[in-house]
Amino acid sequence: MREYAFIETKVEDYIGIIELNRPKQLNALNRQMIKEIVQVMESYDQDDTVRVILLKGKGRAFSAGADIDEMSNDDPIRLELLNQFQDWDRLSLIKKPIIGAVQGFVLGGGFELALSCDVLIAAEGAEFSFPEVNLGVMPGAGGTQRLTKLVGRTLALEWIWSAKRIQVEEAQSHGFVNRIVSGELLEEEALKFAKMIAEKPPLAIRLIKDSVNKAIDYSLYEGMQYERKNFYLLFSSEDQKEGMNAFVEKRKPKFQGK
Ligand code: CO8
Repeated sequence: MREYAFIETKVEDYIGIIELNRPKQLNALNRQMIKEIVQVMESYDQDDTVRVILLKGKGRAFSAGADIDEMSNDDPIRLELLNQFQDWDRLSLIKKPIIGAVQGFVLGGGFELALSCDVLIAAEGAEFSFPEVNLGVMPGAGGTQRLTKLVGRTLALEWIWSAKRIQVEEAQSHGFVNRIVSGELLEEEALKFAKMIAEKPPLAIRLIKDSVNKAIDYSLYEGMQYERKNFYLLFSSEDQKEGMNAFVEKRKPKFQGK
């Protein structure tokens, strides 16, 4: 596995792990770090030994947001030419499930990164916030869009205007944290969840993600047509035969991802 400057990676038991590795800066996301995350996610997406991606952060915070030192002297033309958000757009194209394990501060771009995950397991005490307004700016990597779709317009406005720190219990009650666990158990619980998904048929898992994501953009009718095609498609997989034969033969299925 290649060495990266700002992340650590490893693959074990079909789980491709990415760990943000700038703990002294509370995993503040510089541009190189985002490039590394996206590059590894894309390589995991093509890697047969990876079925689930697990994203976590080293140290006391998942991420305190974009690297303020790096962007403090930016100007619009430089931002346009850098086109850094292209990397964020590529994150939305990852087909395999992404499990986020978060603790401590989950702020700004770090919150946006967490919202790009499919499932979030959070440690007790985790805090979520968009503090950009206090820097004279606003979320730029999907925060206003993703949060609004999750919690509705009025709460999103209140939270983003005020930079309110949302405690993990409130985050769970609004549906963007799946599970709260103690800090010591965060990694273990996230891995347990990832392994449970990794044992399921990978093609079905992939097309479920694809279909559920369409529910956000499509009308109900269009979404149901889309779902149907994916449902039909799975009947051409070996795993569909294996899953149904195993049921009939009263044994545990062994899924191959084909
Ligand atoms: N950028 C750069 N450095 C940071 C950041 C950051 N976002 N957050 C923390 N650090 C650094 C601190 O400067 C400090 O470094 P040093 O030890 O060299 O002084 C170190 O991390 C530890 O931080 P603190 O000493 O401040 O720790 P505290 O526990 O006292 O405070 C806080 C923790 C509350 C998280 C505080 O550090 C803080 O307020 N950080 C800034 C949070 C913030 O405003 N984030 C939003 C950034 S803007 C953004 O995310 C825009 C996203 C849109 C584009 C996405 C592109 C990636």
